[in-house]
Amino acid sequence: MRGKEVIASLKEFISDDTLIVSSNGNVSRQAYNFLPQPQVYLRGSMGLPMSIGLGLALAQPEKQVLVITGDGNFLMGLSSMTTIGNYKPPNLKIIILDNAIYATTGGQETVSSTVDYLKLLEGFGIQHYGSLNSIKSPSKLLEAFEILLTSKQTTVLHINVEEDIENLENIPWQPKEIKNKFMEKI
Ligand SMILES: Cc1ncc(C[n+]2csc(CCOP(=O)(O)OP(=O)(O)O)c2C)c(N)n1
Ligand SMILES: [Mg+2]
Repeated sequence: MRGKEVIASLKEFISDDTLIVSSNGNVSRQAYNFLPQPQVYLRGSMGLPMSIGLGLALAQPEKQVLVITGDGNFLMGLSSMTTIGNYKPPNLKIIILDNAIYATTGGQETVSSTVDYLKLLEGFGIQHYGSLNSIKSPSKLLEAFEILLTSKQTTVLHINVEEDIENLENIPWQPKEIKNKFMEKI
């Protein structure tokens, strides 16, 4: 499965009460192109989607906050997971799209293949689902979304995805416009 297919199939699970934060580069472009707008599309701030998601989840406890992050972003912002493990807002859900590369900048390898995500998240006391390439079919994927989005605690879904270096249409809004549109929505 490709990252964009994963994001596109999330659509039916997204309601007006779902706030999405997507990591910079391809992931935000995919979120912009395939999911309801507007959301928090990071256009820089590499490594920060989980921190921003945590802040949103704490500030908006009635809403579901979904962070969609590439592996490079997740590993760069790993220390934020210690804080998330401490607060564990029940409305915070994180999807890691792990293609083991920095697809956005040309496909350089990340160190993702040497990381044991399950053990890592266990160490932070965070519930996790997926990983070890267990999600290989569209039906498994939908099952995983269901578990993730109905979970009553902070949960992380780690998905191995294929390399995907196709560039989609970029987000036409500057960060300030993105912020303003999102603030109007919430
Ligand atoms: C601090 C910083 N370093 C590098 C970059 C350049 N950069 C933008 S997106 C990206 C790759 C992100 O990788 P990942 O989160 O795995 O997403 P993918 O591109 O694989 O979808 C990089 C290196 C940046 N924007 N900021
Ligand atoms: Mg990646």
